[in-house]
Amino acid sequence: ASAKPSTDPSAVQADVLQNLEYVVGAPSSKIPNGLDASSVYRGVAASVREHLIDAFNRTQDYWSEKDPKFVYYLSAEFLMGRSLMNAVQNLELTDTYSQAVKQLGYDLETLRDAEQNAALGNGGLGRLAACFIDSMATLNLPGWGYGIRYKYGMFKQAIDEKGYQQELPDIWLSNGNPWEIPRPDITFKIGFYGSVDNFKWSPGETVLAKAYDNPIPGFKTPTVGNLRLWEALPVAEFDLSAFNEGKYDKAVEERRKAEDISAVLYPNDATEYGKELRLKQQFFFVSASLQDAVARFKAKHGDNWQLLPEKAVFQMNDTHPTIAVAELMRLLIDEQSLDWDTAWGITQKTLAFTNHTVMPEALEKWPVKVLGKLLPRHMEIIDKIDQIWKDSLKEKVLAQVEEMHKKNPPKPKAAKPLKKEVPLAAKAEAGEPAEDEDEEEEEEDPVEAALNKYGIITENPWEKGVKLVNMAYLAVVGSKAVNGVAAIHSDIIKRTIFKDFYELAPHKFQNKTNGVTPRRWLAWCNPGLAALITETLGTDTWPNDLNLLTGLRKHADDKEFQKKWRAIKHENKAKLAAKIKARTGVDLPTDPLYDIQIKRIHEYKRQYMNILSIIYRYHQLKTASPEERKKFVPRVTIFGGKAASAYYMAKKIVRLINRVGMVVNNDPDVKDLLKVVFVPDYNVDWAEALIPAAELCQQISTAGTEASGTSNMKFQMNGCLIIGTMDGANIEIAEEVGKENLFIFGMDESEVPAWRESKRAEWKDYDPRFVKAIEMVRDGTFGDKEYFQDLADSVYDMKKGNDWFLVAPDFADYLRAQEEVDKVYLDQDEWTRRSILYTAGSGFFSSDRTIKQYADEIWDVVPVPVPSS
Ligand code: 26Y
Repeated sequence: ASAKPSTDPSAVQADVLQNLEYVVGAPSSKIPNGLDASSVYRGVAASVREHLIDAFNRTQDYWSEKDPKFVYYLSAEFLMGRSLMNAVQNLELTDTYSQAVKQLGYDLETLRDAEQNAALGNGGLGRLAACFIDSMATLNLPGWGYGIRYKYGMFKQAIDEKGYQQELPDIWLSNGNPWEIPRPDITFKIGFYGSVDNFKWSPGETVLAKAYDNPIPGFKTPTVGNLRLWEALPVAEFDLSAFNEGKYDKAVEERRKAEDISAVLYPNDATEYGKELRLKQQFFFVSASLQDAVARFKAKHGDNWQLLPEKAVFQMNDTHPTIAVAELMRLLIDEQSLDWDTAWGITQKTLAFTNHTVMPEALEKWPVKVLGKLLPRHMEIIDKIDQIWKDSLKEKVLAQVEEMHKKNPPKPKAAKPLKKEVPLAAKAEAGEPAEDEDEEEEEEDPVEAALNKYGIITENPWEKGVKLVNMAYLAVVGSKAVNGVAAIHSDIIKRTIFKDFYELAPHKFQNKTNGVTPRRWLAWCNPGLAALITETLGTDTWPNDLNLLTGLRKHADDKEFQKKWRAIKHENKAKLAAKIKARTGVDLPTDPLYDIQIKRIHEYKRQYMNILSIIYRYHQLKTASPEERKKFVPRVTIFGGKAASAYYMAKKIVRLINRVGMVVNNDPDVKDLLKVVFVPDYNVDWAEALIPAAELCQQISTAGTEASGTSNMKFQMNGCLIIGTMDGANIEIAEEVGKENLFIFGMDESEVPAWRESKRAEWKDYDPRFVKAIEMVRDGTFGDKEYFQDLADSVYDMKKGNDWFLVAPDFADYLRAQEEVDKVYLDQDEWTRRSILYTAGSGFFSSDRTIKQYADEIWDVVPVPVPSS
């Protein structure tokens, strides 16, 4: 039995030295002065790792002994960011390590920056998974995350001298990864291709999934959870027969092919059309995870499979892991010899599904051809699920059709449904829909037609005769619960994408409003504010009980308190400005209003609308007299975010923002009244610096498009005011903070469809300020004149673009809200009062609350606290 690592600073210092010497291989003679920060970081990390592993082993052993129900969070993405400070803080060893490191001549803050960001995710969905496993550990909930150990994470973004986005590989493992424990003894075989003979699958290709465990510390608990990530390897290190035949290159090629599966994260958070490798990745990690969990179950309970739903639940994070429905069926039927009905009953009780988007192009549909070739046995299973599912609905549908015919006798010829509008981006990706070639199609059986809307396997509307597997439908049918991620979103999915399914099984549909971990997103990233909160509330337990923040409300009008509150924000702004100066060379004043929009670049998120408003502001400044200029409220506007590499319009938006920055920041007329900065390579690390410094954040998606948003919650916690639409979780934030304290504008979700379908055609109500801004994009004020024409067209010229996301009709009200922002900012006491109310009202958005709801209302998993040793 190993001794618990010491927490005494001098013992920790000795431990760091030991690790520097024997793990990093740095001779102690070089300490303190001869070592670079990266080496020292690795020594410190190796030391912290010992504490983590110690508590990790105790937790996992205890859980294994108690055998409670486990939740397995299946996610293709975990956007973890850095681990050092999070681990040290969660273990409550910050002072210890600060002191130990200081005595060696370094400071923890500098070492922190030597760590690579673990960017195994695109954006919101991946970061949510990271917050969730943090909360699971903190709440002592027996559960693991399961995902992929990508060799290359989210690409690094560089901005070239023309303002254009460049994508560079994210080589995050080059210095090793002290936060993972390789498990060469935990491997599973994963099959692909091949054939099925009498329900028996003989894969044509097999790879190995190797486990890496990543300990996840909870806060103020000895519990350390686990994120198990899978790496793909060849089954045999090399094909020896190929060597013997002298085919050295073939043997090496085989190895590379296997490794390709876990090589790279798909850097696209909206569309990825029919990419076989992506499906391969999905099946790879789902199969490994299910095999692992099923083996663990079997070791305890043998063949008592009816007990599985009482011992395990798998939460599927969006459609990416939904092949789990077919894989669990296969494992139970083919490997464990259960009959179909028994297996189906168990599957339906063991899986649950979260939807994160209503954008049709992000709901995965795999061509039957692709899925059937890669996973022939699973295709068979999905076919049968689809058949049985539709059969079970026949009577109901028949009754419905008869009812309908009674009320409304069928006309000789059915009217053709109106063509559905889709955004330009989606059209470009998918191609135009196939036109009906012959209008005189054979009359479809009305029952067949009514059944088809429930079909898991459907015809591609864009390509006649091409069959697709609708993965979201497969998940809905195969799950015990389906949830959206904010109240409005959960409502919308019941009315739109899952309407027919909702009507059949309303009890299945739930809401679980997202949350974020208050440790990383308040306590750790904003130490100044955290200290003031602790001092004011008289307790430091609020990060585990975030509703305690309501205790700040009574101080919102206290002028002295406001002053302290403002001073912290100002300090954070100065820190951010220094970081921006170091990374981009741009000098920022620290007194102006800091206005920030950070998220993936998307037309629906409307960074474009933001930059258009800045362009107009710039125009106003340029045309104002020196006297008038004095009335402007100085602003620093900051953008950050990556565009998917093939997303044409998003890349143009990145370039426009950068171009505007180049002009505005160098214009002597403007001086410190307006700055526009695009921070390159926005990631978790940037977020931790930007959010505490923000005074205004932009949550301005077209109503009905942003499922939830989670940065809105992080900003709120850090006392940042919101300008935004009534969309996603903004609505619930407004409820907690008081709508009058947000700057709300724009159409709401109920008005959007009507505008798109009918009003848009005759709408000509362009605000002259909008016209002016568009003109400046067109006329070369920011260079790249030709390049920006179609960006201008996309929201203005209805023949060329359709302004699907309502930039033009929302613009005037957006400017009105912006004027309101300026007005309130002039009254610093009022601004600060609101800022305090934001933080005070953010308790609901702790991911601890979200995870408690999942545990109680879907998972049926209860805390199993590990006794402290
Ligand atoms: C199909 C594949 C290419 C794909 C890959 C990643 C599709 C979608 C995604 C990522 C989606 C995502 O990040 N969605 C966001 O999830 C957040 C957490 O629930 C929400 O807050 C946010 O509104 C939503 O856009």
